[in-house]
Amino acid sequence: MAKKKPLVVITRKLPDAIETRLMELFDVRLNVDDEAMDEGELTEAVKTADVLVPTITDTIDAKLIAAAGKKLKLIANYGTGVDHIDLAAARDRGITVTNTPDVLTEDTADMTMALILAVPRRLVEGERIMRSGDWSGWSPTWMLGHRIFGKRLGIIGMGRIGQAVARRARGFGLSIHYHNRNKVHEEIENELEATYWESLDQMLAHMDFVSVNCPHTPATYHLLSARRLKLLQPHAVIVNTARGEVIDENALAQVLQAGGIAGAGLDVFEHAPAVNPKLLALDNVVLLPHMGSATFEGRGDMGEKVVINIQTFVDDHTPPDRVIGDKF
Ligand code: 8YV
Repeated sequence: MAKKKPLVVITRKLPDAIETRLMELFDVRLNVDDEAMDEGELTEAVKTADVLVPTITDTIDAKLIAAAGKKLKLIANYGTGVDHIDLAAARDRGITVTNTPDVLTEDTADMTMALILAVPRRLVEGERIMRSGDWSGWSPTWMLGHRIFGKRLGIIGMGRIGQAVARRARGFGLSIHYHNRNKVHEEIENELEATYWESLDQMLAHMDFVSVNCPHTPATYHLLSARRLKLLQPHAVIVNTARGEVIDENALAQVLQAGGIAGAGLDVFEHAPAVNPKLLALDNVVLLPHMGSATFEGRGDMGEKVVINIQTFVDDHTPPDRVIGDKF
């Protein structure tokens, strides 16, 4: 007799090709409206599913995991960051968690570089002026920004994305500095001519640009605290394409307002989708709606990873992108 197909519940609309493939392989419940599920809908999903495919917009906390049915054995996250999932609670319940690393590295690094360029060179301010019809013509002293070439970039978190940012930044003439839990391999340090700063405080005080590229964990929550933000130089620019929670957003808004730093480029927010209103009022801040990995190619590749992680799990093999899971 044919094996019963597992029920896979997908919490958001995924690319068409991915949904089609998932439907070929499994019994699938889609979210065609693409409205983020509320707590009640998520509870219903974990009660009935064999596999849950959530995204960053779903909070998979201990309460939700406690409500899960016996059948739920895999959470195949559509995304790399798993800070919205209570991993300890999942582990306790014997639930495997997978993610989608690597395939969004280059896209996220592109977006980081775009922000590193956009803030000091005032790209968005210039664009706004063009659209307002207020441009009266060129002037030697108008709309001046700051040079990128020859400056120092401090990368917080020298993992895959941090390194991809460093490679791009070198092409723009930036010198690479980084703070990480551990020094990266000597070969990578040499390739990037990167300087390791064991002390984040020290690094911050010496940088022109700072890019946040570390995951959000209990150890990195508000890593850029009010105290640390004050260590930055007044001409410094911060870029964050990782997670909003790594920066104390309120403190950042205050430091920006007070001229303690020159600007910020933010793709992520501490209380997304809410944005601190103080940030909205500032011209020297570029705000993006978490677009770092938003390419057709990347979102397709993320979906492929979800398919492969589920299929290997169902076939009793180790899913390639296992974050936790003791079954194997
Ligand atoms: C995704 C991200 O868009 O993968 C991640 O961790 O931050 C993204 O760029 C999002 O997480 C999808 O769930």
